[in-house]
Amino acid sequence: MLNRYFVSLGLCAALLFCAGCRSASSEASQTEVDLTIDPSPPLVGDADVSLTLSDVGGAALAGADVRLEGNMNHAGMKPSFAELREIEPGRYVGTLEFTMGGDWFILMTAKTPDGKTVQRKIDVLGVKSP
Ligand SMILES: [Cu+2]
Repeated sequence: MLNRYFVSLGLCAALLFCAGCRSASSEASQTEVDLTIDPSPPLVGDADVSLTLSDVGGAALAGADVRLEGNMNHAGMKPSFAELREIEPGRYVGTLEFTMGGDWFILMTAKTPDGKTVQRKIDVLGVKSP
């Protein structure tokens, strides 16, 4: 249940994704990342994002510094940023603005208390104009 927006990647996006993959440590790749976006399907404007981090055994990954960068799948857009706050162990929430309808992807960076960096690219396709 990673999320319903995770679908196959376009060529450009795939290249970016692979670059991200290689930089991630093996420990980081074992982190489970679950992102939900409200409203769903997402609309142009501010969206509530909720992200949970856990290890493969399901234990919450608490105390991380989690940031999101939203970008569109075409050039010339300003990215959207969000710093998430932890509301319970391993659960991080915040607001991310989708400034235009269309296909987006979110780059998540989480710095854990033990100094690891976890990165994920999460596709958010079909953001709708109101
Ligand atoms: Cu755009």
